[in-house]
Amino acid sequence: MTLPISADLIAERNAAHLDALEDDYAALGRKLARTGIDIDAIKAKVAGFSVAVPSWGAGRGGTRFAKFPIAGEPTNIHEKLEDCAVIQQLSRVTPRVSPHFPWDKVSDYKALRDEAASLGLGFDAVNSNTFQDQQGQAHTYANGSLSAQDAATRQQAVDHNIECIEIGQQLGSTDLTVWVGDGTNFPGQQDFARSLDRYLEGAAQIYAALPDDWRMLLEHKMFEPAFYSTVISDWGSSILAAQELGPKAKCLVDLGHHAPNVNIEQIVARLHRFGKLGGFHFNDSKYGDDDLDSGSINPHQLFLVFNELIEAELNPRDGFNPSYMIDQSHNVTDPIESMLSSAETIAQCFAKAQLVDRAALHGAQEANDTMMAFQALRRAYNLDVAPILAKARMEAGGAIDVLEAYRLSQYRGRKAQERKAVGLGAGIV
Ligand code: AFD
Ligand code: MN
Ligand code: MN
Repeated sequence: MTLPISADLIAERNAAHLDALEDDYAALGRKLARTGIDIDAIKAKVAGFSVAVPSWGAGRGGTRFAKFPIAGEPTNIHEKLEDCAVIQQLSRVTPRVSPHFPWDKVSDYKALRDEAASLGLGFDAVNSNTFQDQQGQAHTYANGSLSAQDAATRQQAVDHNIECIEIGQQLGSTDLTVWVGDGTNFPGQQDFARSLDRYLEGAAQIYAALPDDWRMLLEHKMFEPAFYSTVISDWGSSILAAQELGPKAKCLVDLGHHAPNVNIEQIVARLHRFGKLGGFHFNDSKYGDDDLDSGSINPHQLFLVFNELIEAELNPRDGFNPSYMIDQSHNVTDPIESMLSSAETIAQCFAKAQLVDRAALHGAQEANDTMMAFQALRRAYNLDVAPILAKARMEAGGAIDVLEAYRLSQYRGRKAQERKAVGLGAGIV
């Protein structure tokens, strides 16, 4: 395996931070021990946690107004994999990459899988793209894809999704994530019921092509690119579609795809209750689908989401296997730095949720002791779990201070010399 960052640099920086880390870890360990929690057991759970990164997140994102590329940005899947390998090498929490097609198309997927493995990476869910036209494409998606009026357009969208499954099989994926931009901008533009019928018919054809051990993750989104109505707009539409399609269809919750202030943690509990919780796209938002860095605006919500996930795991009903992925648009930062920071925030919320005194929480709930139920969550949320994460990371070969190691490596500067420049332009990715 040839990893992009010098192992000597990581070791040297870790040595410089080790005494302080051991000190902080021991202090936190004593504090947790007073409430009967074994810090090493929590560290082991953190070491087993992972979240995928999106191939498209390795590039600078954009808005519909502009995109501002940075020097050394990746321009193809090979370069994106290399950047994702940096994130994994330093953080040890992002071992899988979620590819998007046709953006990440290559001629030899077996070779791509080997290339990823040589960088310490595997592949996560494959994502289809029927929200954008490609060069030479026979039918436009301007009026929708799976829900389009035109049968040939719908067939093209179905075929593309089936092709994504075939590619994913070669890459070792077992999930297909389907997000469509289908919807309308004007009242009256389409019949709500009939457009959903068409979507369901096309989705059923994709579902029928799923291998036995695969899942189809339906990603809902309230608005954008359609601004009046969206075909799979909310978790209600998503779960209805997933129930109609069958047991391999699950719902994927992108944190940014809801109306402001929606109680997303409750949606998590609802989807799990009906066996339809398929996965997450982590990001944060203040106004809409802002795709800001995870936990940068509302880390408490992220903690509450993980609290529900742990409750779900303790009470798995029909199973518990949600897939976790970062889905952010990095418009003003180095994408590697944003994903390093986000992966840490996501793992922190996971760790804090592990520290909730479940017996105290459930006892308070049963006694209708509202304040103590809330305090059970509050106590865990207020803990600084950074030493647990840093120690788990270091033991797995990662960096104690990921951003410091990344900056000292001068990776981006080196890539700026090697890689061709990305063109200007607008575009949400
Ligand atoms: C969209 C969705 C979805 C999709 C991505 C494409 O969040 O996950 O694959 O952006 O860039 O808003
Ligand atoms: Mn998403
Ligand atoms: Mn989105």
